[in-house]
Amino acid sequence: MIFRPVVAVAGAVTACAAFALAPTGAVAAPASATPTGAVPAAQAAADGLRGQEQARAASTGKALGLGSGESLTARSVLVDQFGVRHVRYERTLDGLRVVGGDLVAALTSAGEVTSVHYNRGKDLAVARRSADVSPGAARATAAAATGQRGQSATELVVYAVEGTPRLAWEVRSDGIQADQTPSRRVTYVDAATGALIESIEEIVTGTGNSQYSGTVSLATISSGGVFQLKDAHGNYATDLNGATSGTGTLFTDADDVWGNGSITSRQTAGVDAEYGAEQTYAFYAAVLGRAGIWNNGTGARSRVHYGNGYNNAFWDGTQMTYGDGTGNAKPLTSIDVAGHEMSHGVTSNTANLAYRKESGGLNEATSDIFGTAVEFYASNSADVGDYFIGEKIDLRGNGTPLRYMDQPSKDGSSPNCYSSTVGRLDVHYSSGPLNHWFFLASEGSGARTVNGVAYNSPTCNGVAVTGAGRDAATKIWYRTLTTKLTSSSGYAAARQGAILSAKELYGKNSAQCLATESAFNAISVPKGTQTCAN
Ligand SMILES: [Ca+2]
Ligand SMILES: [Ca+2]
Ligand SMILES: [Zn+2]
Repeated sequence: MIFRPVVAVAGAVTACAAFALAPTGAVAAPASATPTGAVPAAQAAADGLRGQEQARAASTGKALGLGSGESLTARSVLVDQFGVRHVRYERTLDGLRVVGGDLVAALTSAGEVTSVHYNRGKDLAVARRSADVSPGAARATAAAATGQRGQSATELVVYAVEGTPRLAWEVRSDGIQADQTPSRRVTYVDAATGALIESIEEIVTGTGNSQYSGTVSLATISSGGVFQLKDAHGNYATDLNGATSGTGTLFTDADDVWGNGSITSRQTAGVDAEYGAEQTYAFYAAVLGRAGIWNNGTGARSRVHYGNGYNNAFWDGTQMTYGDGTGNAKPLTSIDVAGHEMSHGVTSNTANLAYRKESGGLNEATSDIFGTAVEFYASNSADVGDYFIGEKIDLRGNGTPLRYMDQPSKDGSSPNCYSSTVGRLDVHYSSGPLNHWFFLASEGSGARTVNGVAYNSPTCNGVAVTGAGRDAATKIWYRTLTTKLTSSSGYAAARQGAILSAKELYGKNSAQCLATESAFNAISVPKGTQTCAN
């Protein structure tokens, strides 16, 4: 979580919103009378309607006069203000998927068809059901056309997008575009002649009008004439629309321009969350060589518009979730919070630091450290990199950040210095010393300005610290997390692991190790057996 929850939220959230507010924090409790019950009900009703229409799809097909061998799959049902059901269908022909064969029919609740609109036309006059061209030959044609070797699937379909409907091989392939954007192509090859019909790039670049990061580029997916707020790794954003359960509805859009920079567009929070997830994924890949939360190339879901006035964000073991904040005015979707939540996923899949006592503080600080590193990595002029957490979301309502890494005590609750009692604090406060360590190891102690932001970082031992740069501190902490720490590790293990990691990465007595060691001295973690010299 991004901070200490003031009000317990129903439902098991194992780890972790991005904050704890000070106990005195004047945060309004979530309104008790939320409209959330209506949304799952609406979802269930929609699913029920789709099921009803699927159950009578065969008779609807007959009523439409579709050819024998054609089957309808109900994709969605929209009931209009006149009670008319507008049902969208996909078609198959003798089991072959008809690409471009979709239609929308208007039905009464009794099932009488009152109108129909076909995507390309009603008739699918395809005489043959078998291909003259082998799938291997189709793949070779696709590879020659796209330059891509990583082909994932080949399926015989009826191609009815344009021209005369005909049999075609649909070849899916993955690769990298010239500008390094991932590529996912779908290529159609005529199954009778072997001729290339068309090849479509599905990974496109959308424009997002975010709430906190200005206008941003987003990797999106173009599919079936609609854009999805989803990238090639599978990082995607869904709208919970006030619900507190379920996966939400994937954001889609007609023109690939998303949100309007304000909460008046439901998409805006999705833009910030997706931008945060895509940047976090890119940060881990580029800086730390890690392929996502699970290090397997798989992205994650970000759910936005959770609950009503929910003033937190969390990782629940599988996904990120964001509330809309007090008054539903400030979604908790700034990039440092997104990086924080996604990094909880990384922690739970590596050291798995228990969310209690000192290990819980290290867990929280890890999310603050990498959330901050992501914010710097994104290099966004609307939200410049800083060593504060939550400076954009105004959780306290007075414009101040939630946490300060240069001097954690500025939040009124977090200690600057380690002590043997730090583990008694809420994990969002016991994180303070390690956040302080990260600032000192990166930038050093005393007054300074970074990216136009002023800091003044004290030391607990009165000895000045020279920083070794944020990049080194980030890599040292990641190595510590992923190769040294375990579930009950506390500050002593953090110090031992970080010094050893620094030596492994940069060598004995390297400037990076000395910064690491002196910063641990400066936050009062007692010396262990590891030193930069040994
Ligand atoms: Ca910032
Ligand atoms: Ca920040
Ligand atoms: Zn957290």
